Amino acid sequence: MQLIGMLDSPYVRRVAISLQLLQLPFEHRSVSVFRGFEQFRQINPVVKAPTLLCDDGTPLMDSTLMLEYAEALAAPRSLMPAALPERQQALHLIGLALAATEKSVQIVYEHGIRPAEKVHAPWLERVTGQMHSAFGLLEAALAPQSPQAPLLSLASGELQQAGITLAVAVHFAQQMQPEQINAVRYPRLSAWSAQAEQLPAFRAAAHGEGVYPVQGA
Ligand SMILES: N[C@@H](CCC(=O)N[C@@H](CS)C(=O)NCC(=O)O)C(=O)O
Repeated sequence: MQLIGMLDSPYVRRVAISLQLLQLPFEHRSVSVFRGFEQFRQINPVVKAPTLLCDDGTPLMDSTLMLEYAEALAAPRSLMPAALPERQQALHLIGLALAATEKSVQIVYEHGIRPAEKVHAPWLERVTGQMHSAFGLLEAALAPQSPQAPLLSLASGELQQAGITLAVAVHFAQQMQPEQINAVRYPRLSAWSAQAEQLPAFRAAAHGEGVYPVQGA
């Protein structure tokens, strides 16, 4: 199995961390969807990161679909709760974390791709507000009395998909929008994310240009 895309993408990173925890071996190819567009197009004409090349050559797109495939491959090992009420809550948290990620990426694109004179302030304000709404709810989910807190445990053997996706979302947004997503506004998320970044699976797939397993991690 080959995971294509750079680890500065939160979507690539959530897959790289999940595959490790599901004990599914993979080769990582750090190809940029921007600088490496042509190279990426040879692998997947649609140029979406991540792309997961299955062992039979089938390319999968969309991190959530890849994780569905990975869960099926790894069964009975799983990063999702088996019981329906817990699974519902996990899906709720993952949805919030993915929405926060999407808004954070949209902010990056608005500044990084659109010419400065074409940046649309009302759109930027809208997506920034949506990102804060999602992270605000996730900050509350980490409160000690929150019924969702156990789904975000970082204890050995307890890390699940909700925790992986949220930790990757927080770290990405902190790197990209440090003035918005920081310990002053989000003390619990910040402390918890710093802890998650120390876990071996996160260090082996550190955010950035490195290739998994990231050397020196
Ligand atoms: N919903 C997708 C989002 C993936 C995504 O938007 N990836 C970005 C990189 S972070 C990308 O491929 N951008 C290039 C493009 O869309 O043309 C997922 O979960 O994999």
